[in-house]
Amino acid sequence: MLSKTIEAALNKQIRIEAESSQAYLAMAIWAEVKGLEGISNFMYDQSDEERTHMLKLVKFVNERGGHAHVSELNAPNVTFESYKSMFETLLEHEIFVSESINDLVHIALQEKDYATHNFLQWYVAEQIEEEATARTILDKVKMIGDDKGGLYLFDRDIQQLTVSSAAETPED
Ligand code: OFO
Repeated sequence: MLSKTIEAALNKQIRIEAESSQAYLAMAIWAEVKGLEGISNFMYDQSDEERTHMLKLVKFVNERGGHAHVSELNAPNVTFESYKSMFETLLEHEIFVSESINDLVHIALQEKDYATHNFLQWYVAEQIEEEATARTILDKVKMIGDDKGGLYLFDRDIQQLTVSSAAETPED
């Protein structure tokens, strides 16, 4: 059984994962409208992935005798100065989510809820991976600079990144 404190903290994270999904959906749409098909596909996949993170939390809360909440969401950024600033926003957002997961782990330990602590380890590992991916992408984007040919190749190659990261994503 979840304590009220843990239940509230997990519900807060459910909202953050839902907001992440919407934030990346907005990025996918922005890139699609700009004709950046590969980047757009990558962001659509990221958006789907965040939804699975949200659902995993929903199931956990309900299975442990809590009640998962679907709440109002903050509207995401829908426009970006450049694709570089879009990826900077992505990294900043992932760092914010990692901090939120760390806070949750801390609360689980304070509450002596070792089942929730164990469950959260998947998110800890996932955030390390997602931050690393965002940093790798941003390094490439910085290298490309204003080179149009570089952007063309990057937009093509990022689709490979989608395929490989999707293949590595565990089912649960
Ligand atoms: Fe939910 O994994 Fe990133 O944010």
